[in-house]
Amino acid sequence: MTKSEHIFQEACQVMPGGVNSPVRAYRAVGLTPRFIDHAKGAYIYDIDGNSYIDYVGSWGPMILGHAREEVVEAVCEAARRGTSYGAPTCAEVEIAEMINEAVSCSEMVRLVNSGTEAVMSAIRAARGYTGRDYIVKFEGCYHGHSDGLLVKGGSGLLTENVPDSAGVPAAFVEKTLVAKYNDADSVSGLFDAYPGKIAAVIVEPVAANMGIVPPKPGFLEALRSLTKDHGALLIFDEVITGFRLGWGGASQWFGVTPDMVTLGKIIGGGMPMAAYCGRKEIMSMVSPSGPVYQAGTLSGNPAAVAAGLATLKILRKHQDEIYPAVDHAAKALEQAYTAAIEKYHIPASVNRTGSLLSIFFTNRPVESYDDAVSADLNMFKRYFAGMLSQGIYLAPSQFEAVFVGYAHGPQEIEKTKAAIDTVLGSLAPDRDKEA
Ligand code: HOZ
Repeated sequence: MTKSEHIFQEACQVMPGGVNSPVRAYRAVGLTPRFIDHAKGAYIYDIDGNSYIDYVGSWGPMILGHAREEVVEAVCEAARRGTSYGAPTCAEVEIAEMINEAVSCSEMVRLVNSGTEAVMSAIRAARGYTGRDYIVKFEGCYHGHSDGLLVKGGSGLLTENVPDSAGVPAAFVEKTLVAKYNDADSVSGLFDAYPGKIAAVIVEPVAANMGIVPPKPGFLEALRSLTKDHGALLIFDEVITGFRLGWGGASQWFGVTPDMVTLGKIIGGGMPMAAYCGRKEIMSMVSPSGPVYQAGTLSGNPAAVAAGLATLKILRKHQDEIYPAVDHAAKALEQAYTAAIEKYHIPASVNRTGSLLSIFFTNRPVESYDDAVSADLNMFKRYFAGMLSQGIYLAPSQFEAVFVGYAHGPQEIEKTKAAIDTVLGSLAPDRDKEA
């Protein structure tokens, strides 16, 4: 028995499913999670002495690679001065100014501790601002685990096959309407059915929690004009895409300006931090400026802000080098997947936006939730196990992304391309016949 297997048994006695977040439990791939000892650059090391090229990157934050020196130093320096004050600091002002500079619609920012909290609070602000109760979300989009958003969600809800969580009273999700991703007509139908009642449409501009499903040309633009026409707000959940698709995130990438944006992951540089931001008139509704209450003891925590600031400063300074490099590396992987799919006649397709990509084991192009869930999960399991045995650490679910980062250099990309060829080769339908 490996050390990971041993400690996982112990973990299952003291934590639900042995983990602190469901997808980490490896249930969707029928394996035991690797318990991690440390990580550096592009590599993650488990307690059994195995090293892997890491494409999870803590589910998005580690765009610069693990334990980047400037970030570690900033956290240590901040921690030495005190790990929490529950009082304002200059660094919070600095990071808010930086977010305003980068995010097109942002004029004011509130820092919080997680993406869940950011989205939950943004929706409260949108409801407070518009005086309306209903919100629209999309099937397969995941916006954290607040009650009102645990409806037809992606991420762990898909792998655990629980589209709607237990423990959420029906009344709490009554005001959540669900539309189809990449289908603007489904949104316009809801505006017709609920005239003057919808406060906001929230969307992952690139769906990244049912695997990567990019928006079809015109989809985000249609959401922009529909929300405008109906007096509702458009919220981009950029917890994953923010500071990943470029300095200006998805709003800049697609040239669509929402009313509010939620951020997390990269802005905390690997520490627990998130934010919601938007136009001044909306954000001024938030307490103590306005009547929408939201608070937090650890909001704007100095060590987390230090990690975020150090990360954003590097991204801002080297944006012309970093973003093209991560996109280029991800493109190389996309090409390796496409080549192997063709070579071995694998029923699969690949989606990519910038440094985010996914292979789906289905023979149709994946443009919607229905396409995504048509994937063969058994094939994903075999693929995942194969890649792990080749030293490639991927998210253990068909419905998560491959996160490429700046620490993935030519050597790591070449090794990953070779693994893709070997593993997809082992999944070839002809090979099964011969075996
Ligand atoms: N919600 C994350 C996946 N989309 C999982 C985060 C984690 O387990 O760390």
